Amino acid sequence: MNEKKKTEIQKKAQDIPDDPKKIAVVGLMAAGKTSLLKTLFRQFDAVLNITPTRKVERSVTEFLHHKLALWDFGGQDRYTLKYLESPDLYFKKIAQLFYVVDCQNSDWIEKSLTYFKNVVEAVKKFSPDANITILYNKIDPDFPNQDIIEKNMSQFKEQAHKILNCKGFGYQAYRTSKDVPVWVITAFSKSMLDNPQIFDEISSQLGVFSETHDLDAAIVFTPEGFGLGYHISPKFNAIEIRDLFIKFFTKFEQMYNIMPVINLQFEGLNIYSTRFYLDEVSSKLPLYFGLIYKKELQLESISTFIRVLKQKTTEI
Ligand SMILES: Nc1nc2c(ncn2[C@@H]2O[C@H](COP(=O)(O)OP(=O)(O)OP(=O)(O)O)[C@@H](O)[C@H]2O)c(=O)[nH]1
Ligand SMILES: [Mg+2]
Repeated sequence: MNEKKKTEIQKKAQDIPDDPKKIAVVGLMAAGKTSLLKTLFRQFDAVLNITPTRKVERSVTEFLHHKLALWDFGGQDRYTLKYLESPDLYFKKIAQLFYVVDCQNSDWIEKSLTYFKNVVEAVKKFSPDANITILYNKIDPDFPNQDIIEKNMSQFKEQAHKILNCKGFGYQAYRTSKDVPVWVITAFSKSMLDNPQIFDEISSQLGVFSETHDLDAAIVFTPEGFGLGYHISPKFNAIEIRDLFIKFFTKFEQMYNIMPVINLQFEGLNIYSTRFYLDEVSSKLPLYFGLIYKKELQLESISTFIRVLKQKTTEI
């Protein structure tokens, strides 16, 4: 790498203060990193027209109290070699590493483990306090040979556990697929929460509320794309879940800026969404409570439930 280029990258790395938190999404080529990020940010059209990432694509977003700098590391060999050649430039000041594994590609599990080991070593050296999450990706619910997925996943898991243990890192791990947005939201959001259990607690409260009111789905989410919990009726399969959420979020994106409460029919769905604030006093940190339902909604019970949610979300 020439000196000018190196100085340029160094400058970019230095530009990142502790806040925003640097989030690195790393993995081999075609593991599905960019698709996961587009799914998280509800850019469903972009998921359909994905192209390989050139070098590192940086963007900024927010999750609750934190500004985030997202680094989507292109995974083609020519880039991965470059990152490992100058690890100080790429792996410095990482707050959260997401390592993405393509669980459908049996031929690349070993190769991915080698890259993972090198990345973990670089992170240990340049970001020793980083949190690490492994995303076992492409676990499509309709993939015909689930045994292959399970085999690849356990092969990776066994070695990855040893690699992380040996470096003294704890970690989280999630199953993901671009076809199931709520899995993607869960994986990214829980990894970023100081108290990930709160996500499960809110999900369980949403479950009780949904069952009592015969709702198809209920979710608490941020305008940026993260979530704080969800429940979906078990009668839906993954593809139906994806379609429900694409419709829901499409309408939400069109309307949330003009209307704090959305309650209408859209493409055969009844949807409802309302805003409340995590920081009620100063009306900061907006959160949305979204519902998909068939029968009539009892608005009264919603306002009671929002009080419960407000209470719970203050524990975040
Ligand atoms: N079946 C399936 N395919 C996926 C999934 N996620 C991504 N893909 C496909 O995998 C290919 C690569 O996806 P990308 O998101 O570009 O992968 P990437 O890891 O960003 O690749 P690079 O930018 O080259 O490092 C595309 O054809 C996607 O449609 C998934 O969950 N399931
Ligand atoms: Mg990419």
